[in-house]
Amino acid sequence: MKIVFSEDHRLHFPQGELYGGELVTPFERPSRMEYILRALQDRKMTDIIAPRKLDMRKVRAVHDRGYLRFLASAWDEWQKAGFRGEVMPTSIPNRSLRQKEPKHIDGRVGYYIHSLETCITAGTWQAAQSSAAVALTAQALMSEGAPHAFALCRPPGHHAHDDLYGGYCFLNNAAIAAEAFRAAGAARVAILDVDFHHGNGTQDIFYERADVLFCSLHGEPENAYPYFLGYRDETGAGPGEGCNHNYPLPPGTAYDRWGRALDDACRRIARFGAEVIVVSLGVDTFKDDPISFFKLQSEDYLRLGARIARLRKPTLFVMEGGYAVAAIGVNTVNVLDGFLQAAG
Ligand code: SP5
Ligand code: ZN
Repeated sequence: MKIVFSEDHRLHFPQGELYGGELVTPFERPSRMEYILRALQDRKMTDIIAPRKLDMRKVRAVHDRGYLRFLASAWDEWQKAGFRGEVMPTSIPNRSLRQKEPKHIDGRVGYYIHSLETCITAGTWQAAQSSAAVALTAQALMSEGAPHAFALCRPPGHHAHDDLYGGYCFLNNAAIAAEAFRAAGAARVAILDVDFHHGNGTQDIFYERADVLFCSLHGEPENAYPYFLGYRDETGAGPGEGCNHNYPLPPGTAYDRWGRALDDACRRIARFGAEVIVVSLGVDTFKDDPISFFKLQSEDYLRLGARIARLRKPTLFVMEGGYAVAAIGVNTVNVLDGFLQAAG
């Protein structure tokens, strides 16, 4: 399997994540990539290449211009304003407030964020762009004929909306790749999001689209981040009605139940007639994940990969979350391994 990866991810390493009223070392940290790279090497999956140059037009096909301008300049503006810490908002345009972008950076941060755990630092924009380039390079390899690929993205993407960041995500790598598959001629694309958290950004981006099916298995929003999207009754709107499927699941969910939801999602994807599948691959469903509440075991990730392979479609895996340090390597590679074995 072709793997795309960039060392630029290291440029994004905030010191703080707002968690339980404290600033803690972010769960989403650079060492995650080292665990995954080591596990790839142990499994002799060494076909790893660097991304091609980023085509910004493909990013703009998904993200708002003002939002991209904000991301590009946020750190510099923050410095110019005299702030000394990492970029984080103090004021958010919640409910009855005006949805109008202010001029001051302190206000603009609030305007473009949806979850306050995520900080921007000096290298964040460069890392986010390289992460999108990783996804787009893997997508290009497939449009050029590769049957599958793994985009080892960091920072992750599925919580990023067209004009909102949060949940450790800035650019929605999976959405950008899906849109690029459409532009390259795929009539129907399915996105299967198996990260523990609901892919709120991806859902929102394609919510009114009939050409992109979105299916997400995740912790139920009553009890799990991102809390404000991901219910079962969100089924798409307008032309996209029926093209969005959420599988919210309760605390303690193990593979017996999780696998049944996966099976249902896969049958929907087959019925939809997707020509290509983008998998938002998070392994924070693992039993020892520090911020999640599912109970998947390492072997279950082999079964997950095998189930996806049974769809017999070109498949792009895009890395999202997974925070239980050492185990995320084995679990991620198990998905790819299970997929390759079943794909034959
Ligand atoms: C890509 C991805 O996986 N993003 C996840 C972002 C999670 N952000 C906030 C997590 C808050 C978790 N609170 C759980 C309490 C557990 N004891
Ligand atoms: Zn997650």
